[in-house]
Amino acid sequence: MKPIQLFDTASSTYTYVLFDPVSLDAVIIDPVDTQIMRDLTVLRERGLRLVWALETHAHADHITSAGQLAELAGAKTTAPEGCGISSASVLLKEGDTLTFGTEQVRALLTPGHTAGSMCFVWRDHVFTGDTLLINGCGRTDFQSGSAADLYHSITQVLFKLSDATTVWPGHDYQGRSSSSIGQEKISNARVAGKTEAEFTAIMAALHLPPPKRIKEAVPANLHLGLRHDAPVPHALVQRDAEGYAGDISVTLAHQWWQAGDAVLVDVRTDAERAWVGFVPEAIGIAWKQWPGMVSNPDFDQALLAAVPAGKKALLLCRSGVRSIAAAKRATELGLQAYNILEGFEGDPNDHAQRGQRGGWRFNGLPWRQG
Ligand SMILES: N[C@@H](CCC(=O)N[C@@H](CS)C(=O)NCC(=O)O)C(=O)O
Ligand SMILES: [Fe+2]
Repeated sequence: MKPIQLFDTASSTYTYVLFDPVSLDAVIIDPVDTQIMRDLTVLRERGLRLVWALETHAHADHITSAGQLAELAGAKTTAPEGCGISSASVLLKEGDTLTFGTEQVRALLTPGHTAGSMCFVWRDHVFTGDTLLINGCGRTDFQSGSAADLYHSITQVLFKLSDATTVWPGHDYQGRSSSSIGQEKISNARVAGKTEAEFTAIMAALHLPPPKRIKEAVPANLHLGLRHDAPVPHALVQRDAEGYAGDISVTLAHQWWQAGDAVLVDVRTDAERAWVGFVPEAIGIAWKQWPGMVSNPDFDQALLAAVPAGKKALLLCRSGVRSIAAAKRATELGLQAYNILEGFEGDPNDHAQRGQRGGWRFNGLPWRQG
């Protein structure tokens, strides 16, 4: 039995519908907002009852219709627990199964394209999202991506499935529709016969432009596509400032960071970070300067190395004082630099909460999500 494969040409996204032929209970994987009428029509014409809407990850290139499908078709929404999609009704862990009729889908945790990405196994099919594409794989340069994790997920998780397993990718940009684990093991140009170091080098050399819709897609998908046109919440604060690009709230910093627009720089000392708590994913470059000191070449050099051209530098300290000085220096160095208001001890009303020495949390979730 095969899944129904549907394609969105604007984003080259594949959506899948699987169903139990007896009960006609169905599952949809990675639905696209602009295709909701098509998908509802497919379900209606075949008499299917949508039980689950599944996300493989928080997409960066299109907006999901999962939230709308829950409202219109009565589906329950599910997403990997590590993707920050807190509005999903069920958050999936490695090995979890979802039942529809007498059929089951099993979740495989496959980090790499994003930290929380998952693939789904149904019978002898695997829906690989952006983890494994046909003769390719998802990029790893934003949303907590990691080439090393992706290499492991492909070679140690997906390639352990039987060679006959059909691979149904989340995208294809060249008109191909499916492959198999056996085929990808032999011929995937990025992974087949490659060491982790070779794979990591290939991924580092891709230099792809960011997805065109990343800024709207990621925040929208963290709410299953339901809130992308809602009014901007109060906590998305941005104020002009003297000598640097501006002061921003933690929430806005988080949004820019999630969208891959910014590098987060923690200017506290190593000792403070160890004692008070760290911010996962922030680059630690201590601000060791004081009035009268002209400049600190170590800080300058590390900062310039940490912030690639075209990305914003978001400066964070304990309470938002050192980070202003650091933002001014970053501006002198030619960067577009912002100070994060109130720093690590930021107002919890700003939806960011300090972690217990385990790191910053955001809306109750670790900062490192996506
Ligand atoms: N041109 C596309 C690029 C989309 C893109 O970067 N897609 C991600 C998945 S979210 C990816 O991993 N692409 C792999 C590739 O382009 O090889 C857009 O602007 O939307
Ligand atoms: Fe993606």
